Amino acid sequence: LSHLTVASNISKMSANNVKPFTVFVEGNIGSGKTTFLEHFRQFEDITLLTEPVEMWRDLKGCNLLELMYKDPEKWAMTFQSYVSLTMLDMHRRPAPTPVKLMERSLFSARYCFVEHMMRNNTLHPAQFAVLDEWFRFIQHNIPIDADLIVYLKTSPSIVYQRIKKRARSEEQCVPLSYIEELHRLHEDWLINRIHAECPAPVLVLDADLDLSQITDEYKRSEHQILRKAV
Ligand code: DCP
Repeated sequence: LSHLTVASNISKMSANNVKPFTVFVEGNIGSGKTTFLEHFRQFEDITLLTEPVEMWRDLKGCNLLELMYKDPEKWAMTFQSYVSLTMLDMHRRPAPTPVKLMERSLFSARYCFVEHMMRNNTLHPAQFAVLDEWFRFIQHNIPIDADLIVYLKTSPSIVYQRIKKRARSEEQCVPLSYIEELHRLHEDWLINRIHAECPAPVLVLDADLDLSQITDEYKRSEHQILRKAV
């Protein structure tokens, strides 16, 4: 009997040590990443890591997101370095379930947001270089698991309307041109593959659909995410 108990414990341990199937949910601001993750709350055995933005809005009482939008030249570096830390924390957080679904990643921070801030000179070349070195160091030295990227593809004009409608106070000054540029950077990274690195296969969903129709579109991804017939 004791032999069987040991064997069963070993098999449980190895089952627990199996890495979760890890999915990043990516897409423009307002593309519905949080809604997508919430859709998966109905399923068991899935870890959801949502809303990193809430951490960025309250670091020891400081709203880094607001500081960044109000004075980007002064605060973009601080903001993006904190984004990197919160994303690394999410990447490294163990999931006690077979599936781990997380909102955004270190990759979209680097290839979309930091890339934009470098190109439009919001970040000084020295600041960009430091962020880029951190990114490269992490990539080469810290394992980041990625099995699938769900890209919630949208049209800039549609997400722009959503952003205006949801009226998150920090984002009121965001111009359509910024949303268009972020759209191009997501496309370059996930569709056109201009960076050598795309860490996992990409599933593209039509996230222009409104809330009444989007559930069917989300369901298209259930099979690949839950990895069983649903
Ligand atoms: N942001 C940024 N730099 C990053 C990540 C995000 O400046 N590396 C900003 C853009 C938004 C806010 O943070 O103003 C949150 O953006 P997200 O797209 O991450 O989150 P949303 O809540 O907009 O996603 P969705 O509406 O798709 O759920």
